[in-house]
Amino acid sequence: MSLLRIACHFCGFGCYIYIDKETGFVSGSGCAKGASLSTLLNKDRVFAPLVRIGRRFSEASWSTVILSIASELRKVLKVYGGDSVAFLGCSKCSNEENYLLQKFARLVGSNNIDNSARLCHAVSAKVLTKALGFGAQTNPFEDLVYSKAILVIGYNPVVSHPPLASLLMRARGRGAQLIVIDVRESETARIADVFIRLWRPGLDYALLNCMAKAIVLKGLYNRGFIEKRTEGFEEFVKSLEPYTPASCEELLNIPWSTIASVAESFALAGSGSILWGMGVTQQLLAERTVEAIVNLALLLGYIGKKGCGLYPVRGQNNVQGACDMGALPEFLPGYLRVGDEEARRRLERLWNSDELSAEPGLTAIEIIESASRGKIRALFIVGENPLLSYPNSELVAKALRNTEVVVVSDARLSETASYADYIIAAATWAEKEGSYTSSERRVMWSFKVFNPPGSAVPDWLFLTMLGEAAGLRGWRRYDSPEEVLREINEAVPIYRGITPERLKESESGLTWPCNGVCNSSVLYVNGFATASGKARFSSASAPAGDGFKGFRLITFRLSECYNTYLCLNSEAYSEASIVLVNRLDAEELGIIDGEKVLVSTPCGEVVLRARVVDSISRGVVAVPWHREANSITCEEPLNNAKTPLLKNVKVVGIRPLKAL
Ligand SMILES: Nc1nc2c(c(=O)[nH]1)N[C@H]1C(S)=C(S)[C@@H](COP(=O)(O)OP(=O)(O)OC[C@H]3O[C@@H](n4cnc5c(=O)[nH]c(N)nc54)[C@H](O)[C@@H]3O)O[C@H]1N2
Ligand SMILES: Nc1nc2c(c(=O)[nH]1)N[C@H]1C(S)=C(S)[C@@H](COP(=O)(O)OP(=O)(O)OC[C@H]3O[C@@H](n4cnc5c(=O)[nH]c(N)nc54)[C@H](O)[C@@H]3O)O[C@H]1N2
Ligand SMILES: [Mo]
Repeated sequence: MSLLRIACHFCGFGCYIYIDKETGFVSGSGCAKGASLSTLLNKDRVFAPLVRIGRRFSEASWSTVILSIASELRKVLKVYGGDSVAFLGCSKCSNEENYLLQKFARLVGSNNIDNSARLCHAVSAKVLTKALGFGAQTNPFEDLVYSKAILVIGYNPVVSHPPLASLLMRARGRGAQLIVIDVRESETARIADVFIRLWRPGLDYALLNCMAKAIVLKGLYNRGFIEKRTEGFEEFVKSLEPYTPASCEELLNIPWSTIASVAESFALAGSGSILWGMGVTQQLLAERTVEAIVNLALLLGYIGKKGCGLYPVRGQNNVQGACDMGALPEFLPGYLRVGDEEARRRLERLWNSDELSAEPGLTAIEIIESASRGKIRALFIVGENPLLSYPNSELVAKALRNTEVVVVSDARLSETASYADYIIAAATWAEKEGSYTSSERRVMWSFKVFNPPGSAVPDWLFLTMLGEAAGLRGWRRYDSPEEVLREINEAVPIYRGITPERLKESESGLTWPCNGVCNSSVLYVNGFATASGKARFSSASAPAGDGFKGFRLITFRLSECYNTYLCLNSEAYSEASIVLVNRLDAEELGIIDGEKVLVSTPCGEVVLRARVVDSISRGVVAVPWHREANSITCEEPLNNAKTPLLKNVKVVGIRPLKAL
């Protein structure tokens, strides 16, 4: 038997999968999604590059396609300049591919590059960078079993990251208390010791501030840690003034005794971890909530040691890596700001390029909005499916129609690809080599097992060819992903020691920051990566309502569907078109379980099948996000991290179809 090690293609937990090269047998996956990986290899594949001719696509040779895209790009650059070109990067492609994509963008003269992190944990990265130094998970997953209390907020790992849910069960088996906060009795809520169901979405920051207040009132905070390792404590305590037991009860509709007892048991546990997900980040006030999460950890000194971690668990298998590599409009590789002159000069020397742009580019939704107004002339989409995954599908369709040159690289004929001018037939997992970075900052090498179908190629090879054909100054030819990783070792300080040779040998992967030796997997053991070496409390803002009295829509994930491109069977596929309605609300609205209802928001309407349940709060309806959900979400407003509101959408109507 010759087993090859592959990084799983799905979530950010980062499982290694093993494939027998001779038989193709897959082993080692930690969940049903992983076990079904091989179905992806055959599903709706694109076998050769396609060029649009009128309303149809026609197969073409690689040289024709590359030369044709390069010549269209040169024309656009000549007339409209680098700012008119935009890129959506790929959180399931390798680090090498994302590095090359952002290098391509920057050599074209554009910082308009973003990836799906924008719709995911962008706000977590923003707050963690500001408060602690690095925008990433602080501890390894395995550390969870050493936590004595675990707080899970707006996150459903039983569905999203099943191997992590197993760790939660192990921690519970060792006596840890599991506290879950959600607006819906999720699968994870069902395994919790304490479940707090919020009466409406978006109240998490208030609950966390109320818990902090209870800890302060009881004097349960960690004085030694606060004095030695933090800044801003006094201001923080002062900012908690509006959070009194009475105001907390009124705001949250939860008795103060409950809030205080949850806070107290979390504080007295001695070691605690906090995990959060999309229920936190895809909200207008998400920044406040993540700040409140960090404040709570600092208050108790639950950071920089075993069993005390902050876990914004990353969604896609390489979304961490796509960000590390600088597929972001404000950051060069390694989170060096585009405005940082010294960082730009270093890269210009390494790349032997012209001057790089110092202006931050457009974020993902801004790119779509700008394209919808005809301001983006060429759009490169690598391994994303914005037509289904971005808010307001109608706007996305308009953006794709209004852009002169749309290039989509995908392994299959995605909904977005059907709007492209050029479709790049991409190799996918197990058909290419490269490195991937999991949520715990662990970089893994993935080996090649199969040849791509037809004439499909890995994205790194496509980008190498395109960069050469476009004649970009500073571009060079790359003959292998290893060669790209060697350049990454030079360009990205936190990846300096993660060389191809070491990575290929390492059975478990290498964790960044790795500047020579990489052996510290818990961040901030000795100091924070901020200018002062201390962590910073953020001030709490006073509670604020939006005055909206109607229904609110949230979206969520199903265990048997993965993002927009996989449902494991037809039942799961049809389950993706339901809307959960609370039983009492259904009675009032005259909605019967199983019937079709029309849900409308300011941005669109959609017909879904009603599922009448007790598990969701009144006034809240929930739709799985995998299919039609984004035909009714909106592109504005964006929160402080430029993430759209993919949860907590204002609903203007929900009624049975027969009543129309
Ligand atoms: N099976 C499966 N696994 C996946 C994915 C998939 O599509 N399918 N996608 C992957 C990706 S890209 C990601 S980012 C992760 C995401 O994983 P999760 O973060 O778990 O994703 P969601 O199910 O969207 O949202 C989590 C929870 O937030 C709750 N929620 C909604 N609004 C609020 C609120 O205001 N407050 C609180 N406290 N809770 C709220 C929802 O009810 C839901 O239970 O999963 C990854 N893993
Ligand atoms: N309403 C609502 N919307 C959401 C969310 C939500 O909770 N609610 N969640 C958001 C989140 S957290 C995320 S991460 C985004 C995800 O948004 P996207 O990344 O746009 O969504 P995916 O469905 O993962 O799209 C991936 C595309 O890449 C293709 N692909 C797969 N493998 C490869 C490969 O190896 N190479 C190439 N070139 N292509 C490949 C797939 O076929 C698919 O078409 O969606 C966001 N949208
Ligand atoms: Mo995600």
